[in-house]
Amino acid sequence: MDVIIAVMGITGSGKSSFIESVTGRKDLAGDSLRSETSNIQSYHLTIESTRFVLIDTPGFDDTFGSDADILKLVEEWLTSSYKSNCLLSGLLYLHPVNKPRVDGSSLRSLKLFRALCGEKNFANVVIGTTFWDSIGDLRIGLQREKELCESADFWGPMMRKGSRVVRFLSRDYSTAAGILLDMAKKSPCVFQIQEETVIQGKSLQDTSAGIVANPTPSSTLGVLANEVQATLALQAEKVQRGVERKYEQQAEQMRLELEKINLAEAEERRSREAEIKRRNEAQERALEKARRAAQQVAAQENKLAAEMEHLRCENERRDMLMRSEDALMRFNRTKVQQEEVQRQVELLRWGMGQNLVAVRADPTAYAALTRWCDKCQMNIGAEKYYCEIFLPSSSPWLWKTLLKLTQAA
Ligand SMILES: Nc1nc2c(ncn2[C@@H]2O[C@H](COP(=O)(O)OP(=O)(O)O)[C@@H](O)[C@H]2O)c(=O)[nH]1
Ligand SMILES: [Mg+2]
Repeated sequence: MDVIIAVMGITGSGKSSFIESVTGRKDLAGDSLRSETSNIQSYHLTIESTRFVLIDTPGFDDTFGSDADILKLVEEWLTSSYKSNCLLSGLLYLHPVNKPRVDGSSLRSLKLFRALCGEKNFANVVIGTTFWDSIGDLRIGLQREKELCESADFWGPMMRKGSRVVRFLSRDYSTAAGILLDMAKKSPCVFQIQEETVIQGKSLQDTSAGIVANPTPSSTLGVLANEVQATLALQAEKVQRGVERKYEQQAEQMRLELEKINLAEAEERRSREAEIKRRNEAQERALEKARRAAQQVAAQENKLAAEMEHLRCENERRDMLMRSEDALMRFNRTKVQQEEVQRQVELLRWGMGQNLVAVRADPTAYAALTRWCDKCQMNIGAEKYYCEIFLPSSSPWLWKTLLKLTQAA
């Protein structure tokens, strides 16, 4: 399907030159300020396998006719193309950026163009700035372009509704081809003037563009009212934007403050948690210490209990030992005594059998006897207050001596 694009703009803005640069033709542009295009012309071309039909239109400020005549020409063409099911994909509106200021005809041309196109189709419009090579200082051109883009009287409303501004460098095929290929991406649309004339059945002078081209007092009033309305709407939009910006700033401010508060809260929470953790750890440490101390005390108590138990056992053992030693001693003493008695009994028996004499002496005699016995190296059995000495009867001298001693004692 062919992509149909209409090229519009004031006379001398470079419409025919643009078409020349993509078609390769050299006979379309005019050298004078007079319009060379007095009729609607279409040109077929193919760029990167996309087929285009470019429609060259006379400018509304055309030297061949009034705005109303030109509009009629354009409207007839658009109506017939609509009726033959050929919808346009876009409008390329060219503007010479070297013009020091936008004059009345440029402004009227733009108004007609906007009315013919209709707001809802602004996204299908590309505004191409031309004559960049005729500007001494490029910055001036850029500044001018910026002002046009922002101005509510010129391209501002169109840009807000999706129109784009591109720069076309004189006779540059690739820029022109790029612009067309980009425009081909848009879906074809029904322009305001097509809708009003074909669908709504309005006569040309009653269409929005017709009113702009041929203003009657009432329509001028209407247009003025529309303009006032548009200005008011623009002002309202500005105010709205201002309010929105203010709200956005306030919201941003609040967001920042909220963020700050959140950060402060998070910081406080963190420090609170750290403090709780620190206290818990300190408590835990104190508990652990107390637990260890209790364990130590318990261990000490256990040790003491063990020691006491040990001492008690030791005492018991010692008691038992002492008791057993005592018993042993008593037993031994008894045994010694029994043995002594036994020995004395045996001695007595032996002495009686051997004819021995028992001597009983008092302590004085006993001491003398002891000294004597020591001297004689004799064994005697002795008790404290008496003693019995057994001597063999066959030693009469000893017996005599003993008697003497006993008597002397
Ligand atoms: N220097 C310069 N001249 C241009 C440019 N575009 C068009 N022209 C010249 O301006 C004159 C009018 O151009 P034309 O394409 O016929 O304008 P139209 O009336 O919009 O179709 C011609 O002499 C062109 O050669 C441009 O970008 N730079
Ligand atoms: Mg021309």
